Amino acid sequence: MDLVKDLKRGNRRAIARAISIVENNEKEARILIKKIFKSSGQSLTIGITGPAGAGKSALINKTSIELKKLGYKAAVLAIDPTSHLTGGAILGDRVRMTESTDSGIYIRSMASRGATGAVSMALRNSIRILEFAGFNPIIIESVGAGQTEVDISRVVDITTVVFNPNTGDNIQTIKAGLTEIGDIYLINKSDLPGANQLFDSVRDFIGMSEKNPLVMMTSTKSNKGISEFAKKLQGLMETGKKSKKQKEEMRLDMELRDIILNNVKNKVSNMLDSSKTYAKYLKQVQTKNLDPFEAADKMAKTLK
Ligand SMILES: Nc1nc2c(ncn2[C@@H]2O[C@H](COP(=O)(O)OP(=O)(O)O)[C@@H](O)[C@H]2O)c(=O)[nH]1
Ligand SMILES: [Mg+2]
Repeated sequence: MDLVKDLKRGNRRAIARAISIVENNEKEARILIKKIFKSSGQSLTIGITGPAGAGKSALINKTSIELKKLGYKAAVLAIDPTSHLTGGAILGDRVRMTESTDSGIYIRSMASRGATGAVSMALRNSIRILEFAGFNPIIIESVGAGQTEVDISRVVDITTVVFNPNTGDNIQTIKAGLTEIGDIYLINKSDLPGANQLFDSVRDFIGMSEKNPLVMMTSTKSNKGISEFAKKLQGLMETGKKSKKQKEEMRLDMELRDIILNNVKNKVSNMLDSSKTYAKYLKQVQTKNLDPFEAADKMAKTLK
């Protein structure tokens, strides 16, 4: 099987295999990325973030169908805190997202925790794979800032933050790091009581941020606001094309630094493992004849 050829054709099994490779096998991942890197960085990426249970999966499901009507072929990556346990999306997500799957939209869940940097690396490369397979936009579902390793707003072009009156969201949670990242704020579950009140307080609070984002109400249950949301995304994707190149360059800078720093760290760690000098300083620290800071300084001098 020629994986790259099958990917180009958008073959689902090839996509699934390729994403597993970038999640689990660095050696093979490097070979694959080498082959698909050149044309990457064109598809727009949309982050949908917010607390668990806010209705992100349900929203993505309905929105990607609307986007299809507008001529887009979306793919979804769900960064799923449960996926390291179950090896896949939780059943609820699977059920809710079947509608999208049937309509030709690709959905995949990814583990949200791993070795330092591993999740962001797998995510970046999975985006490349989906892009190579012809998807645009690529939607990334993740729970709110600080709950997973990846800060989604640093990876995507357009960030949507989802709240609802049901999960006890209030200004406190909104303050916690989410006010600066959103291009769109959705008050989902607008069919439930308290939605209007939450809408007002979010708008008041968000009004203070520099970005001047949109605040909208949606309900996936009563199908309200979804096509409006999809149209706003379309607008942002159109304008986003202009700044895409610059963003891509900035991200590649971050990615390259991440990889280099990680490599250097591993290299130094291996060196310390076999260093007699390190063993000597460590002994002095362990016998309390040297403090750790001074020992580290002395060691650093020998590494130069
Ligand atoms: N009442 C109501 N319930 C909703 C709405 N959207 C999603 N839900 C329900 O909220 C729960 C969590 O939805 P889900 O999409 O899994 O949330 P996620 O954890 O943010 O992905 C499910 O039981 C959904 O059926 C909505 O607009 N109104
Ligand atoms: Mg979900």
